[in-house]
Amino acid sequence: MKIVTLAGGIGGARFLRGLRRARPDADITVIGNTGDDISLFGLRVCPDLDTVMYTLGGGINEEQGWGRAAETFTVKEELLAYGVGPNWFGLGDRDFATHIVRTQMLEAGYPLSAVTEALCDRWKPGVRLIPMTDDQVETHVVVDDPERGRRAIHFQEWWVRLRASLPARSIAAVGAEDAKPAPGVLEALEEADAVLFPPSNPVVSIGTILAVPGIREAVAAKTVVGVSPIIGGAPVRGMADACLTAIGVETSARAVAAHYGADLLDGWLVDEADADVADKGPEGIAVRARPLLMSDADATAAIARAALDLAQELA
Ligand code: GDP
Ligand code: FO1
Ligand code: CA
Repeated sequence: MKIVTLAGGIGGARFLRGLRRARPDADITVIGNTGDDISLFGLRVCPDLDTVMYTLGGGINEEQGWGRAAETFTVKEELLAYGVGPNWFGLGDRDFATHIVRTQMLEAGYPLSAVTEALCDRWKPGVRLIPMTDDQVETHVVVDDPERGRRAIHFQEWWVRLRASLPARSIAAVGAEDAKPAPGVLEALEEADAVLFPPSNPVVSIGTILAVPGIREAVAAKTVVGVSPIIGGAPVRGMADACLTAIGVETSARAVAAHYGADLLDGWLVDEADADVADKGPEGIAVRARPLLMSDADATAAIARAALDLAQELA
C-alpha cells in the first residue's frame, strides 16, 4: 500500500511513528513543511524536516519534541561570548552538524530534496521524506509591535522569541505562490492509495504545504483522511489556536474540518471529547470519534490504523 502524508514537526512526526508501527509493510512518503525554515549563523535550519527525521530515526529529544537527544550547547555559548546571536533560538552542538552538512550541500548546488535524502541516509527514518518544495518559502507573521508598529516577522521569531505574546494579525507563506513542488511530490501523490493529514498545525504546517501550487489539487484528487490536532476546543500543544484565529477560523475540531473543506477532505478523525462532531459534522466529510492523544506507541498506532481504516472505507 502506498501512503502519502503531509507533515509539520512534532504532531506530524509522532503520528508517522504510529503509522510506521501500524503498517510496517506500507510504502510511506512524507511531504514535509519547509515554511518554518530559517537561516541563522549562515546556516539553513529546517525544523520540521529535522523533527520528522530525528523522531523516526531515533535521535529526537523526546520530552522537548524537537532537537537532538543528549544535546549540549557549547557552540551556542561560544558564539554568545563573541556577542553573536540570536540567542533566543536554541541550536545545540549535535544539531549544528546537521545544519552545517545541509548548508554545505546547498551551497554546492544540491537542491534541498537531495540534501534531505542525503541526511536521511544516516537516520534511516523508514519513510521517504521530501520537502514540499526546493524553492525558498518562509512563513511570516504580521504583528502590532508596541515599539515598531505593524510589521511582519519570521514565524520562528513570533513563536520562539515572542512565544506568540503578540497576536498574529495575519500569516503569509512568503514565496509559496512562485514555488514548485519538489521532485517526487506530485508523482507520490499521483500513485498514492490514500493521503493522510496527521494532527499537524492546519495553518502553518498543512496550510503551508497546500499553498505550493499544484499540491492542493493533487491531494484533492485522492481519498484524504485527517486527524484533528484540536481536542476539546484547544490544541494539544503549540500555537494552532493563535494561527487559526489569525485566519478567522474557530479553534474546534469541526471548524478545522470545515476549513479544509469537503473538496479536500473525505474523512476526519476527532477525539472522543468531540464526539458531537461525528453526529453533525461538516457536510460531505465522514467523521469518526476515537481517542486521539498520542500518549504512547500503541495509542498512536491505533490512531494511524483508524485513519487508514476510514480511508479504505471511503476509497
Ligand atoms: P510543529 O511543526 O512542531 O508545530 O508540529 P505539527 O504542525 O506537526 O503539529 C502541531 C500540532 O500537533 C498541534 O496543533 C497539536 O495540537 C498537535 N498535537 C500534538 N500532540 C498531539 C496529540 O497527542 N494528539 C493530537 N490529536 N494532536 C496533537
Ligand atoms: N523551539 C523553541 O521553542 N525554542 C527553541 O529554541 C527551538 C530551537 C530549535 C532548533 C532546531 C529545531 O529543529 C527546532 C527548534 N525549535 C525550537 C522548534 C521549532 O522552532 C518550532 O517548534 C517549530 O518550528 C514549530 O513548528
Ligand atoms: Ca512547524
